[in-house]
Parts: sequence; structure tokens; C-alpha cells
Amino acid sequence: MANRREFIRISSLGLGGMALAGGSLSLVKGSEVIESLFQSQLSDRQRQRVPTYCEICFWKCAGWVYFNEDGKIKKIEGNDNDLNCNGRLCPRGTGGVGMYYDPDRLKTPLIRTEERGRQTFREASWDEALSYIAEKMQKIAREHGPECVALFTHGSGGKYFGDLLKATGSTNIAAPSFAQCRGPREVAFIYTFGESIDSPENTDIRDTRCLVLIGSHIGENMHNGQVQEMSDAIDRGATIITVDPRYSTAASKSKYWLPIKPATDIALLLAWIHVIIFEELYDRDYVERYTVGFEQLKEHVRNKTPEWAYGITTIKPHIIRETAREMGNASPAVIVHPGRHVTWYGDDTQRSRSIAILNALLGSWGRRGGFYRNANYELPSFPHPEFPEPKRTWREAFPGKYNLATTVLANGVCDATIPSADRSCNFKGWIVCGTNLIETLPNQKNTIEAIQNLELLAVIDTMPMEITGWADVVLPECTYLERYDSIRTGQARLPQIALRMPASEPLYDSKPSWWIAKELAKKLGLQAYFDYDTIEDLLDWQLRQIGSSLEEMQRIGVKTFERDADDLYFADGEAIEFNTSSGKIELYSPDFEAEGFDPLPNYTPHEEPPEGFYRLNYGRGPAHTFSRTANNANLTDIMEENSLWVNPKVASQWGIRNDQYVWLRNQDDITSKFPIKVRVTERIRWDSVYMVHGFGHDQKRLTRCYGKGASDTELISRVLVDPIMGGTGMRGNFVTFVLEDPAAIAADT
Ligand SMILES: Nc1nc2c(c(=O)[nH]1)N[C@H]1C(S)=C(S)[C@@H](COP(=O)(O)OP(=O)(O)OC[C@H]3O[C@@H](n4cnc5c(=O)[nH]c(N)nc54)[C@H](O)[C@@H]3O)O[C@H]1N2
Ligand SMILES: Nc1nc2c(c(=O)[nH]1)N[C@H]1C(S)=C(S)[C@@H](COP(=O)(O)OP(=O)(O)OC[C@H]3O[C@@H](n4cnc5c(=O)[nH]c(N)nc54)[C@H](O)[C@@H]3O)O[C@H]1N2
Ligand code: SF4
Ligand SMILES: [Mo]
Repeated sequence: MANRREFIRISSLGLGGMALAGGSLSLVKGSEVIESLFQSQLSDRQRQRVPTYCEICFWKCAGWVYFNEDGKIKKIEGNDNDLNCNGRLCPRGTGGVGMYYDPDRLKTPLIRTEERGRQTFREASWDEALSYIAEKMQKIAREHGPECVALFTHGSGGKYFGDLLKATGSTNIAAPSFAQCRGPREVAFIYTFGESIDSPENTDIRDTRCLVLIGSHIGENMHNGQVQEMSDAIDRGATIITVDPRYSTAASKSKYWLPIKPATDIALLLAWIHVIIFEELYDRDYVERYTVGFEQLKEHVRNKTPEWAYGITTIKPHIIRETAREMGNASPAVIVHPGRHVTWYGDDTQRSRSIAILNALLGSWGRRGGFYRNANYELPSFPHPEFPEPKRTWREAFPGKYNLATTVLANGVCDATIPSADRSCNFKGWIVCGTNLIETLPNQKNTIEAIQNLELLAVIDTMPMEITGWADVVLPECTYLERYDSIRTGQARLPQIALRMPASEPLYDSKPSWWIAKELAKKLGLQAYFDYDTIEDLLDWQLRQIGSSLEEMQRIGVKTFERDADDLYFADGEAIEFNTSSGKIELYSPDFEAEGFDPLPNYTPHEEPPEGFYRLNYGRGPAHTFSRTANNANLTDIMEENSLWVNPKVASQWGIRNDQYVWLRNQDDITSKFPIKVRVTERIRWDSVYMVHGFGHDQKRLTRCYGKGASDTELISRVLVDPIMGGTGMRGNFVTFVLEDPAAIAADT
């Protein structure tokens, strides 16, 4: 145990840790050597291994599940042939087994017996629970129209519920991975390069000479292949430039750390563009061949000098110039990383546009060491009747707004659930699969008000998370280790597919999403859309269309195909038609202009923390994924609670000691439910405090994580909505310290 703890503690220091993670996995492999001496004594089950891909985060690394002597799940290791992980899982992926063995799991279907918000349920059979949902869905469809039911989903199972919803006549399928996460960058890149970034990102970090991170804290953000490539790039001498108000793990590996004043990144980006244009550091040939709008851009940034940006960002002019030259010298093998969770200040699409423009000037899109061209791989869909045309969509709730959003807004559906006189239709039913909306959407009061107006809230989850406490019906899904799911397709340097299959029968009375959706479809008379007996039939049919089979994939786990052509990068002088209005890379965006938005990004100041308050900054911890791992024994073992990073200057002003517990109160007078332990550190600026997201759970049935640490979400009551695509900027909240237990103070008065 000490060893494992040690390795993950060190690996939490980040990149160097990745190598250690490899080391520790070879420790595990060492024990296999001993095991192999006893091969003859191994049971058949022990000799087998079963392919899976990880569901602990959305990088979806492919791996193998191994078994104990008694045939029970023992461990998961990476699949050597997998492009997302190269045979090594991150600590969370290795710890995924803890999700399967968690005794707090949801075990049977549940139907509410008391008011919403409390875990007061009675057990129900699947038949009863599904009939309950089907009847409510039919009632809503009759009285308001089927499009008044929405699906919120994050993760694999959502696919099947998505098909079910479309079959009913609703396309209102929302995911927090858009408007709470990467939406602004996708829209920015679509309107610059004609393509979104998507996941895994097509950043060619492996071959880069200069990587610029604007807040992306790779190393704490543990997206596996990306961390490995960054670690390799550092070993090969690539320059890392990190812009972050916090001394992140990535900052500690960087040649330049720019401790920017929060919320001012656009000013820095414009100054970089200024230097790159006026010092002629840009890729002239690339810009002439592929872009439009250069002259307008040049005029736009003429006065955006490093001296101008210094006053805003606090980054010294010579550092801005030096770092711009580093980028110019590395061009085109340079990446200004587009980030991932980019919903920060409400002008996020414009910040992401500045990043896209900078990459275009440096000629990095489509170039080795910049952004490679994805090989996308899709499987044919199983034949089904055409989905009915929906009569209305979520967009009608927001006439004239967010026209550039490419996915349904989770917060939009939430807002449109709260009755309002000027809306023709409100949402009446939510199906929620694999997203803990209470902790995921900002402004909890709003989320709860929306839920209180629902006629149906059905939640499919593996754990009794906060969202299940508000449900009318809770359906227990089995974990990813106990089920088949869709074949993993997606994008990478080479086309590749991966299989997930059950390593165990589902424990308790839990079921996989595909089964739940199919059974619900039967109750709704929509079985024609799920015209296969088992998921094995479906997967085998799909795999045979591409010359593989379920049997083959069970044996090999991942299958890699050739690229159609040798086109990972643009060839020299290649004629490229970009999927934008002009067919070129649009430095100046006429589409933004047509929608009434700045065609070139501008910096606008944001509100500063009031006296005695600090900006609430949050991010990822390497050992956890949001709240989904909060109760996982293997991972709580490594990190049990989050802490609050406080600058020593601030700590001494307040007389706060290291390890002292404090409560936080925000600008709207919301106080954290639980106290959080202070970590006094120079690694955070004096104007901000920082915590890892995913803690402070208030559900007592989560016995391991109940009350551990504080929730950032409950303090994010102010939302800065991006007018371009509706993303929810969450970093405009300010907190102050409460040193005495607020409950005790309240009891006293
Ligand atoms: N271990 C682990 N890894 C994960 C996840 C996880 O849950 N756990 N989640 C995955 C997902 S879904 C996502 S979207 C990504 C998110 O990961 P990223 O996209 O890399 O990170 P962000 O959350 O955008 O940014 C967090 C960083 O931004 C800094 N920051 C805050 N304010 C500012 C500012 O004004 N300017 C600048 N320049 N920086 C600022 C913070 O100090 C922090 O270091 O991580 C992925 N990887
Ligand atoms: N305050 C704040 N809010 C944020 C963020 C933040 O950093 N701070 N980050 C934002 C970002 S980048 C993202 S991507 C989103 C992530 O948002 P979510 O995906 O909602 O994140 P989780 O909190 O992990 O919730 C996952 C839920 O899925 C359940 N689950 C896990 N595995 C399974 C499964 O196999 N089947 C089913 N049915 N359920 C399962 C878990 O128990 C949990 O309830 O949050 C966004 N919201
Ligand atoms: S990065 Fe880690 S948690 Fe995410 S899929 Fe890969 S192994 Fe799983
Ligand atoms: Mo995300």
C-alpha cells in the first residue's frame, strides 16, 4: 500500500510522475512474473484477460482487465496497442476497479417517496421503474409535445438514450462537455479553421518545439496521451511557456511561467499577435496561401503593444517579446494549446479565437509539431426507421441567441425548464445519464429551481450522487467493467477502434444503459429503433461491416487501420480548401460580424474582487475526475479532500495557518457547507484562491466522501454567459474567509 500511495503522491507532482507511474506499473508487472511461475496453478479465468476502455474520464484509454484466482476482477492495465494510452493508464484509470467494488453503489431501481432533494426512496423492480418513466414521458408528450423531454448525458451510455429520445421526436440532447467545458474553443476553431478540435485533441505535442499553455494545466489535467507526449517533448528540449495565475505542475516544467492577472489573457494574446506581426515572425508563405483578413488583423493590433498589455496583465513587456520570439523561432512546430475547460469569463470564444489566430500566424495548423490532421473513424449505424423530425428544438427557447452553438446547451435546457411567460414551451422532463448536474452546472439555485418544476426527473447513475437525490426514479447502471458499450471510434493519428466488454456479471440489480434504453423503448412502443436482441448482435453486425468481428475484438481489444493517404500534415504548398465561408483560414471572421460579434477579438476588462475577497479559481487534481471518483476507495486513498491554496501574504493578513480549516463565503452571501483545509503557498497569486473541483459532497450515502473538502460549484452562483455560444463562464466569483463555524455562529444568535 505504501508503495502505491507513494507512486501516486509523486505522480501527483505531474509529468515526472508519469514516468514513475510507468515504473510502478512495472512493479505490478514484476508481480506477474512471480505469478507466471505458478501458471500451472492458475484457474482458466485467471489466464484470461478481457478488453475494456476506461470510463474514469473521457480520454477513453483502452486496457485489459485481469482476474484473481477466484475469477474476480483484480486490476486493469493499459493496452500496448492503444494510441490514447500507449499501454499505460493514469492513476485514475488504474484505480477504476474501486468503482466496481464500491459498496455505496446504487443497487436497485428506486422510486421517490418524499419530496425532492432527499434520498428518500423505495426499492422498485425494473418493470415498475421503467413503466413509471414511460407513462410520464407519454403524458408529457401528449400534453406538451415530446420535445419537452430533454436528455443530459456525459459518457458512453448516453448514446442509447440519445437514440431513444430521437425516436420519440426530441433532439434536445445536452452535454456539459459543451457549454460547461470546451464549447467556446470548438466554435472559435470552426470559425477560424473550419474544423473543431474535439477529443482527443489533435495537438502534435510529440513533435513540437514550443508548447504554450494558456491555463491548461496538463499534468494535473491528466489526459493520458497528452501528458505522455508533453513529458517526451520536455525530454527532447521543447520550450514550454505556461500562462497561469497559479504555479501549476506544468508551470514548474516550463522555461517561462507567466503569472498573469486572472481574466486578462486576451490582452496578452493580442500583444503576442502584435509582436509576431510587427517583428515579422509569422509564417509569411502560409499566411499568404491559406488565410484571409491579415491586413485587418494587422491594423487591429497595431497599438496592442507589450507595453499596453503590461498594464493589464502584469506581464513585463520584455517577457511578452521574448516568449513571442520563442514561438516564432519554433514555427511551424509550435502549439498555442487551445485548452479544454475554457468556460471562464464569458468572452471565452473570443479568447479561443485569439489562440486560433495566433496558431494560424505561426503556421501550425496542419503542420508537424503543431496540429496534425485527424484520421476520423466512424462505424455504420445499425439499420433503424428514420427518426421523426422534431417539431421544436431548444433553440426556440432562445430566439436570435446563441446561433453559433453547435450542441444543445445544458444550461439552456435548465433555464428553459423554469416557467417564464415569454416562452412558448418549457421543458417538463429530464433524463439524466452520467452527469451530476447539481455539481456540474453553475448556479445551483437555478438548477434546483428548474428541477422543482419538472414532471419527470429520471436519473441513470452508478452512485447515489447529488443529482439522484432529486430524481423521481433512479436507475442503477452497472459500471463500465460489467458491460458492453458502443465501440470506441473517434479521432487520432491513425484510425483506431476499441472494444469494451464485461469483465463480470453486473453486481446487484444493476443493468447497462443499452439494455435500459431498449427496455424503455419497448414500453414506449419504439422497439423498431432497437431492432437487435442483444448488444453482442449489434456490435458484431457493425464490426462485420468493416471487416472485423466481435470475436476478433474480444481477442485484440483495439484494432488500428491504415490512413487512406499519407496526409497527417499538409504537404508543402498543398492547396487546401478549409471548411469556412471563404474556404480559407479566417483571421477576420465575417460570420461573427454577421451575427453582431467582433470579427477580430478585443480585450474588455472584467470585474475585480471587492476588498477582502479573492477570485475563486478551480481546476483538476491528478487523482480524481470531477465528482465521479470522489467515493472511489483507491483514489480517496491518494487524495481524500481538496485544499484551498492561499498566498502567504493573504494568510498572514487573515492570521490563517497552514492546515487550518476555513469556510468560504461568496459575493452572493453563499457560504460553503463544509470547511476546507488551507494550504499556504507562494504558488497562487495574492488576488485568487484555488481548489480542486469535485469535493464537498453532501449525500450521506456516499460514505467515504461525505463532507470531505468543499464544493467550488456551490460558490459559483454568478455565471458569465458567452453571448456567442451560450457557454457558462464560471471564474467571475469571489470569496472571502469565514474562520468560525457558521452553523455554530447561527446557533449562538
Ligand atoms: N485528473 C484529471 N484530469 C482531467 C480531468 C479531471 O477531472 N481530472 N478532466 C478533464 C476535462 S473534462 C477537462 S475539460 C480538462 C480541463 O483541464 P484544462 O483545460 O487543462 O484546465 P482548466 O480547467 O481550463 O484550467 C485550469 C487552470 O487554469 C488556470 N487559470 C485560472 N484562471 C486563469 C486565467 O484567468 N488565465 C489563465 N491563463 N489561467 C487561469 C488555473 O490556475 C488552472 O491551473 O481536464 C481533463 N483532465
Ligand atoms: N464548478 C465546476 N463545474 C464544472 C467544472 C469545474 O471544474 N467546476 N468542470 C466542467 C467540465 S470541464 C466538465 S467536462 C463537466 C463534467 O461534468 P460531469 O460529467 O457531470 O461530472 P461528474 O461530476 O464526474 O459526474 C458524473 C456522473 O456520472 C456518474 N457516472 C460515472 N460512471 C457512470 C456510468 O458508467 N454510468 C452512468 N450512468 N453514470 C456514471 C457519476 O456517478 C456522476 O454522478 O463539469 C463541468 N462543470
Ligand atoms: S486518462 Fe486515465 S482516467 Fe482518463 S481514460 Fe485514460 S486511464 Fe482512464
Ligand atoms: Mo471537461
